[in-house]
Amino acid sequence: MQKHPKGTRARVLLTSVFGPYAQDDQFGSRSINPMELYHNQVTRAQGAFSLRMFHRSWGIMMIQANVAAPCTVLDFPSREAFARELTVNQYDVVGISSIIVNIGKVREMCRMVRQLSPESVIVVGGHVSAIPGVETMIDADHIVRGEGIRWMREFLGENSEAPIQHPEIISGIQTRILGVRLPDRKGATAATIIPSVGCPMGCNFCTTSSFFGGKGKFVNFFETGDALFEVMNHMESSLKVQTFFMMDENFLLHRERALQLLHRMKKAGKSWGLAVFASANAIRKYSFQELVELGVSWLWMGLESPRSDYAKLQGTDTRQLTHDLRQHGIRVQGSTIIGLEHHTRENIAQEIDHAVEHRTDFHQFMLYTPVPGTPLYQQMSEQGRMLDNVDLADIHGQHKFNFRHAAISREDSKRFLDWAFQRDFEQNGPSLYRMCQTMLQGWRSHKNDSDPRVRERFARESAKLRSAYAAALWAMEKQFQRVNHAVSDEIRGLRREIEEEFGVAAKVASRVGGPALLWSTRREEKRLAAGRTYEPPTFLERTNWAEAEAF
Ligand code: B12
Ligand code: SF4
Repeated sequence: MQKHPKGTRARVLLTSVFGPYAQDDQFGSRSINPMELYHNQVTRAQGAFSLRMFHRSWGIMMIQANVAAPCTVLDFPSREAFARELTVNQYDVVGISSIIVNIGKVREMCRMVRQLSPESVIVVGGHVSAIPGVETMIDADHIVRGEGIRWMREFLGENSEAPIQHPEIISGIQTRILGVRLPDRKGATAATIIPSVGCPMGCNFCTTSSFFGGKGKFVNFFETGDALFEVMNHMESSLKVQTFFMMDENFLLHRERALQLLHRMKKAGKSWGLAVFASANAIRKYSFQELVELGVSWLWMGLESPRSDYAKLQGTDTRQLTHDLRQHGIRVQGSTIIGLEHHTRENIAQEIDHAVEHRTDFHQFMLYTPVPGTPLYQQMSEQGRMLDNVDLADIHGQHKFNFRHAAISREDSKRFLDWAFQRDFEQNGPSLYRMCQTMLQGWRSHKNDSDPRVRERFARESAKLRSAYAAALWAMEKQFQRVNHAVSDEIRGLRREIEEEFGVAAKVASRVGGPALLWSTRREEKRLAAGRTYEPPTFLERTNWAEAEAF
């Protein structure tokens, strides 16, 4: 590979695409596509009950932590902030990270670099590079497909085999719910750990799996449970966290690694909590007690559809599995696809109801979407079913079909998708309420667990039930009367159970904090109705910079 002539002395700028994001503009921002995980694709129909938070661009943080060259990360810049950084500092390399929807912004950023910093080499990485013919759409010098740490190290003439250093990542930023912004207190949120990228299951629509090699392949950053334990141990002391968001497409699939981590956690008496992604077939490799001891407290599982033939779902009654996981205090986030090949106008409502009946804590609905780079895209293209003239900025699974479906029209695809979110909300209530339900069940099942680490974790987690969550339930019960009386009654029932379980503290919290939260909830509803949106803050972080100044 061609190396940069300055090697590891080259100054590198790594940036995400510019905002604002939650608005419609000519660069591809869409109000329907905010820079928020939950509000974008999970709790979007839940109004003021929606969980709102931002996540940093971890790909460029990972690259920065693993190069010795002087490096700046600019995350969520405005166009002005990007222009300023390009002119205030002289960069040899400008790396732009993007996913497919943001191609228009990448094009504009390349143009800006050529104009404001013509000496810089432009490198574009991330999922955007999977677009066929991307080379002709943007003016970049290098377009990097797949894993970027190794590429950047090689480009800078550094050791590509050196062990991976994990950056310190706070998982969620500026969390907001019921109209209240939670304080960004150290330790209040989880740390993100990225054990690997890609997934060997190779489901046909899955972009992350195909991007990192497809079926049977993935890239491991931390091979063993021992290595993961060391990283987590470090984060525990530096970030003061005890909860970890394991950003691995299928964490539980790697059983040996997970059990080695469990062994180390037991030995060191760690009562850590883990939020993980896992497929149903991987979850079934563990007993519930193993999952609980491993600290799994949040699980994101693809449910797709009862009639799909994905290998990961075969032989699993996902409704029963969801029920059982929740009994053990494991919050379940389900994910269902709308518009699979067998869906028709006649059966789609039934399929959505099946999804809703899982009563997961959170539910993501996504349109079946052939995304460039995936086997599904290849297949649909060969069949001549891809629609022309769909803007890449609109191919994100929350808008309308980008292909010809045998039985469902493009317009109907959006209607069914919106209906799924609405139905889940109306039938099951706010996700925050469902989470409280799971937490109480978990507390009851495990408050007397024989493992002191498990008891400690459930005691820690349930502390919120007797304080903030008790108040939130009071507010939700009142506000949800407007949506569904029966569910509002259920919320009241849960609040009473919590008050019985935790006594006076919970009662006081709900009576005192409840009315305040009801007020902030209603204020937020008004703000949202008036068009309020939220944007992430800009971050600028430099590493190895003192050395750069000395050159
Ligand atoms: C966190 C996350 C987000 C965060 C924000 C991230 C951000 N700051 O941009 C939130 C929740 C806001 C989000 C939003 C969306 N996301 Co998102 N998100 C993710 C998620 C879960 C993790 C990303 C991550 O950090 N991975 C770990 C890092 C290490 O991997 P990486 O980012 O791919 O980076 C590696 C390489 O790609 C490469 N690389 C990356 N950047 C660069 C730059 C250079 C210069 C180089 C050389 C290399 C390089 O090197 C890195 C290390 O190997 C991924 C799924 C996944 N597992 O990756 C989806 C994912 C990236 N998101 C996706 C989508 C579609 C969206 C949304 C459109 C929502 C939706 N409808 O699904 C919105 C878009 C919002 C917007 N307006 O832009 C898709 C992208 C599909 C595609 N092919 O483009 C993914 C892959 C999920 C999926 N499977 O569908 N997302
Ligand atoms: S199991 Fe999940 S992460 Fe893995 S390939 Fe299938 S959809 Fe992608």
